[in-house]
Order: sequence, then structure tokens, then C-alpha cells
Amino acid sequence: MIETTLGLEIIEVVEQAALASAKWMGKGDKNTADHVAVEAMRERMNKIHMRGRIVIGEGERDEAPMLYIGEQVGICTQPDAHKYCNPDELVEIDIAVDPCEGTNLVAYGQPGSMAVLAISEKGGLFAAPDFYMKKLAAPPAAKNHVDINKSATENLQILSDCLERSIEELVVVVMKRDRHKELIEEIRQAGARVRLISDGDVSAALSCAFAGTNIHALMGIGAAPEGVISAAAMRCLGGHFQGQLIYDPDVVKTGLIGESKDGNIERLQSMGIKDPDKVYNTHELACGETVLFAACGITPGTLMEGVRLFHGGARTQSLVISSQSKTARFVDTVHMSDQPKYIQLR
Ligand code: VTB
Repeated sequence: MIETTLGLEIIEVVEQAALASAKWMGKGDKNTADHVAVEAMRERMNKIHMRGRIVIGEGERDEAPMLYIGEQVGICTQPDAHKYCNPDELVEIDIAVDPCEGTNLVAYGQPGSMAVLAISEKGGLFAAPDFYMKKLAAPPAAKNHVDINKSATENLQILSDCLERSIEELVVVVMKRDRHKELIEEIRQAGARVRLISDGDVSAALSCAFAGTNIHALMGIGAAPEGVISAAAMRCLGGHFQGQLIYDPDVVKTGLIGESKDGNIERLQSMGIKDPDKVYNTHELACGETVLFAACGITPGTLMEGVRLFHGGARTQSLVISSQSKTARFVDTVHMSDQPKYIQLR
């Protein structure tokens, strides 16, 4: 019974992270925009009556002081928890967080950033390594018809059939990166339109599951941990999501995977990932019986408004999705400060 205890509280967790980060919107400082979100998320999380463990977070313990992988969160992780937590709350749950997904977007005031998390019972979320992931997201109508092993051209034809629209009417989101040059070319050649984004592929994946967003697919390579969070949402929404780990530094020349390909394969094997080329679907990335997902817009996005600050408060918009109650709730919240001179609700 994860949801009954957590459903509402996790809204506040993502709201607090978004509120903190939004104060740094447009200031050109992505590290602080991220740091304050992490702090706020952790503070609120630690007030929840739960026994949580971070499985996807800010990194390994030595490089991340807060919300590191393996960190215990929630009141019920305290040594004297039995005094104020009943046995149900002592059920262990796993949490994947990204307090500021799209730090650059916040720093430069661009759309599509959000505070986001996914929750499941222990072992219910794939503990993805800090590598890259080739991703394919598509609407529910195309679920299990499109396939990451097929070419973009083939998948566009399948999407066109499943969505009953011409390829020219399809919009594919791709992150603007050198590694996607050929992919972008292929999509354009096939006749579809490409929406290039600088960052923030979780929001793009999620948007595929909602009609009316004018986003019909996400293709390309992003970070693996966020792939699990996207998959958790897509699993609840019945959308299509597949991910394949990318561990070859020649494929993605930047950032996360600096080491040798062989070294990376060894690391994956030491984590119990025997086949490094395996394609994961939503139920493998988020296999738990119950999966919850929550996101709050920091800057405005396709699905949610960003944080709006005004005298005496702020307004946020969040999305909470549950596999248990089969609901996707959009939550619009006015946050009132303690002692404003006056408050003008809007
Ligand atoms: C970021 C971020 C994405 O992937 O780009 C990251 O904006 C990794 O890609 O939303 P680069 O190293 O090429 O920037 C995401 O975090 C999520 O997949």
C-alpha cells in the first residue's frame, strides 16, 4: 500500500525542489539551481513516514553529499523509528530522484525543466549505472509496435500507421547533440519533423504519452538514470519506452562515460548486468508491483506550468501518476508564505 501513505506527500517533495530551484531560474548558475533543489527535496523527503532508499540519485556517496545512491531517507530510517513508525511504514521502498532535471534549462530560463522522482517497493526500479541510454518513447497506441532495434525510418512508418496520421504530421523530439546528427538527418529524410531540445528528455518522453502535446516520439541518447524515471512514468501511462545502455565512449564522446569500453563492460558486469546490450522495456526498468511517479515544473513545459513567484507566495503545477490507482493527477498548488503583507491568490 505504497500510494495511500505517499501519494500526497511526494507532491510536496517535488514542489519543494521546484520552488527552490525556480528562484535560480535565469541566473546562469546551473550548479546552484541543482544544489538547492537537492537540499529542498531531501529535507521534505526526510519528513515522510517511510523507509526509503535512494537507488537513482545524485551519484555515488563520495561525489554527492546528498541524495546519493544508497542514502536512507524518511523518518522511519531513524534508529528509534519504531517509536513513531508503524510496521507498515517500515516496508522498504526504492526511490529514483532527479531534483532538477534540465539544470541548464533552469539556468538559462528555457522550457522543460522539472523536479522529478519515481518510487516503487524495494527492487522495483532498475538501478541504472551513470552511463548513457539509447531511448525510444512513443504513445500508447504504438506500444510494442515501434522497436528500438528498428531504424528511425521504419519506426516512423509504424508510428504513422498506429497513430493514423501521415509521417509529415509526426513530431520527434531529439536532443541537439553531435551524436544525433545522422539520426536527425534520417528523421527529416523520412518526412517527419524534428523538435530539437537542448536538454530535458524526461519531459519529452512523458509528453509522448499525452495526446495534444504534438510530440509523437523521443529518439536518441540521453542519460541512463533518467531513462528509468521516464520508464516508470510510461509504465503507469501505458506508453512505449525502451532503453539500451550505451557504454562505448566512442558513441558518446562527452561527460558521463570517460573510461574505456572494456572497463565499462566490466563495471556493468560487476553490477550484475551480464548482457550490456540488452534492450529494456518499461516493465524491466520499473518492475515493481506498485510504481509512483511525481514531477513538478520548474520552467514551463509541455505538460506543466513552471513555478510562478508573486508577492506572498508562489504557484506550482505537478503531475502525480500511480500504477496502483491508475490515475494521472495534475495538481495546481498555491504556496503561501508565512507573513506576507498581503496575499493575492491567483
Ligand atoms: C542531459 C540532460 C537530459 O541527459 O543532456 C543528459 O539534459 C546527458 O546528456 O535531460 P549530455 O551529457 O550529452 O548533456 C539527460 O539528463 C536525461 O537523459
